[in-house]
Amino acid sequence: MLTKNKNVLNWIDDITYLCKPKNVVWIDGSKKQIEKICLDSVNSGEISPLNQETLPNCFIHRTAVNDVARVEDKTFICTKNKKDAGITNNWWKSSDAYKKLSSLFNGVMSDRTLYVIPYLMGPPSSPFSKVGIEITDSSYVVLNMNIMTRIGQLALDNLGDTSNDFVRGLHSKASIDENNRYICHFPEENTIWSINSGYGGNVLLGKKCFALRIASYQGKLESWMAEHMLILGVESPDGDITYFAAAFPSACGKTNLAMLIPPEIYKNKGYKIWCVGDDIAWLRKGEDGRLWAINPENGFFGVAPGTSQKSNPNALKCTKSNTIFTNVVHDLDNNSVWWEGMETPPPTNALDWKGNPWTSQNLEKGAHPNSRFTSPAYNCPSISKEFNNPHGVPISGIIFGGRRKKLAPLVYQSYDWNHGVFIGATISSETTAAATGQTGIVRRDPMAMIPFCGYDIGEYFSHWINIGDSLGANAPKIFHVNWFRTDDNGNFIWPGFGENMRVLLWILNRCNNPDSPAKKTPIGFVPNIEDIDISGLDISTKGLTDILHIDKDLWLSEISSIQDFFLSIGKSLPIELSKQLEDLKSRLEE
Ligand code: GTP
Ligand code: SPV
Ligand code: MN
Repeated sequence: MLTKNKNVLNWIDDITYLCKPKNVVWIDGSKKQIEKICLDSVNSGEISPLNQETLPNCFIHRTAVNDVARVEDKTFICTKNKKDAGITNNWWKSSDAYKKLSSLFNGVMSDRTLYVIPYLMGPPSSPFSKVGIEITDSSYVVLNMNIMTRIGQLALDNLGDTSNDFVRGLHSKASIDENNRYICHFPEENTIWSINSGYGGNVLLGKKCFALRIASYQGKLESWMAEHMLILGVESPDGDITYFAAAFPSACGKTNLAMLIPPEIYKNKGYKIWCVGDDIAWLRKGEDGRLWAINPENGFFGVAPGTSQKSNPNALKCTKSNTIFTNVVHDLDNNSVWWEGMETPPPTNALDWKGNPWTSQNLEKGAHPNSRFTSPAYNCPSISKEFNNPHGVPISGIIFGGRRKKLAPLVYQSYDWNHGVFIGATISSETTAAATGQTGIVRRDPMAMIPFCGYDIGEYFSHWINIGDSLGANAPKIFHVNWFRTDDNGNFIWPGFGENMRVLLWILNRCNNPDSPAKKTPIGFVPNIEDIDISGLDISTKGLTDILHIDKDLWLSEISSIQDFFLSIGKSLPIELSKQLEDLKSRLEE
């Protein structure tokens, strides 16, 4: 027992009574205890140690074949009244959900250890930070939570002896039965119950479940924001650092942008990028009236495939120690890992993500497209000096993005905050392997939060508008980017990755100097061709012209799709956004 807090102890008693575990282990966060759990997990076959000379303290894990991504169709927002979940969430009446899940959790841990993981989201002693406690029967979850969050005694110390302000998370892998897999959120009770999965986003309850679904609801009540955003700082040659937050849907480039290394020409001029976070941002108005942000997490749960020395050398460096790999290729000769998109040749003696013998001759991919690495933030060579700052960093610009073959130009800027909210609210993007279901389908993904907003989406939009009102002239500038425009052969036109620096610099100039060059178009401010430096790049002026072009007919057809989306939201859609749609329409028809 690491606390005297009765709210915590009573809840643990209740859950222990329900799950009937063989024994209970409190996670104190000590190195010694984690080492022991690591050893036990190796002995039970849950994880396997990799080559401890080349990959010290690294392990590989495989999830069940039916359990490799977030399950949006099994994810519920459970409230008393349906309207509080809104049209974008699966709703389940909370009393019914508790009843069903209680029967599934009843006795589920009878032959297992129940781990109690106290954890802190955000830096210690920060006005942003919040405490969660996750109960789980998975040692893999314990080891991942140890990397992704700040666990143990420090979390309970931050909570104190009397507070009831903590999120109660309950997880059991049960029998990984797909048909009884449920990821249930009870925002009205600060509670999350997850059963029959062992995959990251479904079971590391501090991440999407708390830090976005529950926290977005808390943010609405307490006047702050929980967003699916990376945070980065651009250091200029004069040493000034300007911070941005960027929301892209899952597997659309947040980790890559957050860890960007500027191309040589900019590095030589003295530009640097600092990573504060790669997935989640908590934002609130600071005492100076500006918007400030922290990263509530303490590690990265990054997409492995495509991560290479060329695309994202900082992420690759993150994975060289203290890392857990999930569903990648196991190179047996070197006792190392491999995935598609690595520069090194595929191993010849290896197991694929399912654990079957595999070579590159095989038609199927060796690593699952949503295979991941879990690495501590301190491993990142470009981690920001402000990473642990309890006050966070001041945000000058917000960048929305999506994966669109056509339509959205490389970059554009909104006219003002409310127009920016409209741009965020109408993001559409192709689905990816981060969630189960078909990939490549274009869907609306407002603020990249469609799977993560814990309440009515119309009210969420209103919350954004209210935050802008309260920030007034201090509100960050809002942008939209699209790295994923393709040519007639389906190839990406923009080189992306490190070269996205060239787009960031236009954004930086627009934030720091309102007179910096841009062209006014019906959809917002777009760079002139000469405003984006393409020297040394394998892209023609025509290519750049194409990806900056606004196709009015395409945009007019987008209008009708936005209209349908807005109509589906119903009464809670703020009037400001209907007005933005009307204004866009008339600008396009002019
Ligand atoms: P989540 O962790 O699921 O939230 O994903 P994320 O948004 O952090 O995406 P990530 O940076 O891991 O990138 C996902 C995929 O997009 C990877 O396969 C990358 O290689 C690819 N990608 C990222 N940035 C770019 C880019 O600038 N251009 C192109 N063409 N692909 C990119
Ligand atoms: C995402 O899907 O957006 C992720 C991975 O960042 S997960 O933690 O599984 O949600
Ligand atoms: Mn994500």
